[in-house]
Amino acid sequence: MQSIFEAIKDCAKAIDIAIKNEDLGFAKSSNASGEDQLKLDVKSDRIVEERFKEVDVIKNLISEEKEDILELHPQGIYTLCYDPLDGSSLADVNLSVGSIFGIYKGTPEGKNLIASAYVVYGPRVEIGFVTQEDVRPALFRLSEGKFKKISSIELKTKGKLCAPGGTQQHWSSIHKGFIDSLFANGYRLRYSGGMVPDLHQILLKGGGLFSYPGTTDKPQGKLRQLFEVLPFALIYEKAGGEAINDKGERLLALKPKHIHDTTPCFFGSKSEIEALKSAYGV
Ligand code: P6P
Repeated sequence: MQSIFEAIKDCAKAIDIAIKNEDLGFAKSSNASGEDQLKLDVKSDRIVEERFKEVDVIKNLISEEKEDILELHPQGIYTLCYDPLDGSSLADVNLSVGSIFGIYKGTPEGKNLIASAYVVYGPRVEIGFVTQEDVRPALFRLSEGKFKKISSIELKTKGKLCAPGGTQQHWSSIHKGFIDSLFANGYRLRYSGGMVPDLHQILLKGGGLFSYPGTTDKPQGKLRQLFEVLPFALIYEKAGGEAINDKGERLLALKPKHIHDTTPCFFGSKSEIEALKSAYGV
């Protein structure tokens, strides 16, 4: 695992440099989810691919930016699923963006996720990292070229922040009523459109709820299971929170049929997740 975490730290440093110096224009391509790719998306994906060619324990790569699985080392034992630059379109308005990594042993699915990491490229570059053996996720910060551990990450039982994703006109009436009830109870809106900084903020500010529900235009939600949702589900559960879908099922119990499958997803402190289950009747 150490060689994987070292590689993630190297990718984070290289992607941070790319964000600050590379062309933010569009590549002439789109990803497997049909989203237009920025040159930065392609560059960040290549940074991860090249660095992990040096990590023999990684058998396969699954990337938001690649249509299919890429085999790196036939003798490897892990599959690395990653979003090299999530929310990349926010970079050209100078908002925080992120990278997300899930390490799977065996078939890539919730129960086989053995470690997760995310990187936030903001005023500071920070990494949240957790393995199945850890009690809590750890927070690392880049300082003078090195990532130093700052603290453990722990959610309070109840928070104050609400990050409601998805187009509101396409929310179900149940979801709209629930989100409205949170704001009626004094929750503060914190939503940038980048899941990494939005989820990171809730983790570090002690709690609340991040939601990206199924909607009439996207019944299975927008966020991808293997390299966006499941890595954060492990982080949130290990931080003392919960991570469920619209049926009240643990996200870590999910088994995607396709490597780019999405799911409705809710991440939060225990109190907010219980309130959501009650509102959804699950
Ligand atoms: P919406 C960024 O494109 C992203 O994949 C996530 O980082 C973010 O949470 C979501 O999409 C935002 O989607 O529909 O709320 O703009």
